[in-house]
Amino acid sequence: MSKHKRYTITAALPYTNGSVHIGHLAGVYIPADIYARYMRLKGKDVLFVCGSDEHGVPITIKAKKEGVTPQQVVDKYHNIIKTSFEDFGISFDNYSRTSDEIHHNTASEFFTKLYDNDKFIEQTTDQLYDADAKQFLADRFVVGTCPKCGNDESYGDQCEKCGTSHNATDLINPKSAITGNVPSLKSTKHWFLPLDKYSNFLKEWIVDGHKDDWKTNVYGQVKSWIDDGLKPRAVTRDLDWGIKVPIEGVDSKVLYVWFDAPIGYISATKQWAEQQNKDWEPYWKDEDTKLVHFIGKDNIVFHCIIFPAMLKAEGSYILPENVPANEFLNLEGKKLSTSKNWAVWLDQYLIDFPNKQDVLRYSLTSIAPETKDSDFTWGDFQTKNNSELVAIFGNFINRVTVLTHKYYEGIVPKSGEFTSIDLGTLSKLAELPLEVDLLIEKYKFRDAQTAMMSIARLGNKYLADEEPWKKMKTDPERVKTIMYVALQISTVLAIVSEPFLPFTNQKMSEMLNINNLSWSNLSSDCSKLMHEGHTINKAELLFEKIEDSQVELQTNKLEESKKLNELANEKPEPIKPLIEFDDFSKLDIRIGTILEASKMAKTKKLLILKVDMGMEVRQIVSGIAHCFKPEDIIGQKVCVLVNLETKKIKGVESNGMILMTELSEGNLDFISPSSLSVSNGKTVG
Ligand code: B3M
Ligand code: ZN
Repeated sequence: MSKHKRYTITAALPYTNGSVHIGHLAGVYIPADIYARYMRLKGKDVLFVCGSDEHGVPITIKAKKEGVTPQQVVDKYHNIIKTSFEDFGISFDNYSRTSDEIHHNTASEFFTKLYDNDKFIEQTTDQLYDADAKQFLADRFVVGTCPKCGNDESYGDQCEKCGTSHNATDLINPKSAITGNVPSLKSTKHWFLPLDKYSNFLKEWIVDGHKDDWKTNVYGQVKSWIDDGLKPRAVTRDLDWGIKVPIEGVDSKVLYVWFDAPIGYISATKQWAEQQNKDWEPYWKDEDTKLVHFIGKDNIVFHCIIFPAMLKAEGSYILPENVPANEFLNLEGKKLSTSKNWAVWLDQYLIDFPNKQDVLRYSLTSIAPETKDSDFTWGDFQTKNNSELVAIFGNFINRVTVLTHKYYEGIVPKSGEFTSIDLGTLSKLAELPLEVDLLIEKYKFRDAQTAMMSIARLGNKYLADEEPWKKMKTDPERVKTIMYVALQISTVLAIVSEPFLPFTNQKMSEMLNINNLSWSNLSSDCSKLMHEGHTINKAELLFEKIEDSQVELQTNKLEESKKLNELANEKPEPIKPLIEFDDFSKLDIRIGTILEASKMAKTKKLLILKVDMGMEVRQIVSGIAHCFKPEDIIGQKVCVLVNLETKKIKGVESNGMILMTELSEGNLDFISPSSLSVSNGKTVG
């Protein structure tokens, strides 16, 4: 039994510079939501908070790119992200914003307390500077080679490949992300949190204290960073977007986004408490509160080292009991990428699959990247829906509800004596929720969901073995007991599936007419959950098949993104050496019209053309047969270089050259005037 009275559950605050996609959902928000819903179902006092991370360089970069202000960026995406979370049933008690006044105040007070208690080192040091952009280069404004793992796309504050956090000046070959310049050094004053001083505390707390209960991926990383030696980290920045450093006489400096963002969990709690007329402090300060941070692996260093050091320095806060960070989700074998549009966006998904939130929740949980990176494919999504949700879960509930209506007008029949099969089934039925319970307590949501599905499998097997539809003719008394048992199985499923499939659960509870049951109704005896005489409502289908054509639509969309990326990645050819204007004016380029076209025998690419140049008709051999059919280009206006010396190509005389443009490798198009009335224009420089 857990000693905790209260649960403070946090999910990483998403940067407010784009929509959320399946990677976010699978890695952070679904597991956090399952955990929160499950604890509520068990009657715990739960606070589940999140919010938009609205400061930091990612926001500024997006604003620059879109030519808008950072405020416009965060206003837009805050609403999009918040709506997506609501749409997918992520049951936050409060979804806040770090631009809210309550957060600015909370973060400033936190900083001030540390400042007043001499917890920072004040230091003037040389920092990377981009003279052209007139900008210090911290965090994502600078990229370079990671001193730890050699990844050459590390950011100034963190390498996303190995997860290490470092100072921008530690980067090898740094380059400005704004101009591409090699930065110079410029001195500036900042406040540093001396992480080295917290090394012993962190070692005792995590390395010695959480060896057995933290996930190995999290524990291993943290231990290796501590073993490598921690260094002071600047917690202020020379930027203008963020929370102003609350020290008198200091302007044009803001708090480092990773200093303010985790405090966002606290601000979100305060905001919620104000709305609910509650006291926020027990959720962060009472030892009987269990604090759990749900994050992705790239955020481990901040939640396991930097934020705990901040909390320790402040002195009055509890520390997280666990940080069950997940690895990454890939999409069809490739890393998810916002910039490459290699993603399934939540808002987009709901347009294509309206009301199918649970299908995505289910399929993502079934492949959650809990111990290693995992891969989402549309094929697997379809299989999970068709072979599991439809064929097992939906089928079982549908059989039970339809038969109850057919045989008993929706009224639970009176059971006779249980047979040994009934008793065996009921005892297995009582065990499965315990299995789910144990797995959720260990943050093994994938396995927990499988155990939940075992309840539906148990029900299906029971019905298939007992065949009430056959026995109805020979032994209707026995069928009453079978249906009674099947209804108990449905009830357990309706309780246990809530954290995983909240939308389906709502429908199912209405159908079974059991809106007020919770985990506490489960016991070692699951034979009296739904009583004789209880009336269930009309049967409805819970899931429907996903067709191949729906999957094809999605894979085609991804193909499209792939093609666009390939085009965008093609490097432009280097420009040839400069020529004199006189060289250019030697070219005589005129407009002509193709009169005839035929393929040259035994060649793949050559067409023999007759082109009307106004003053004469020219024969020209042109290597465009792989792009155009002869019959399609009759009448086409073309630009022709008319003073090129005559040449024989494969024995056929060619008198001039048709000018073409190459759209992509080997893919040609004509250069032709927009005015089709021109008959023999000529090019001028
Ligand atoms: N915004 C990083 C991210 O979106 C960051 C998390 C903050 S949690 C306090 O991946
Ligand atoms: Zn690295």
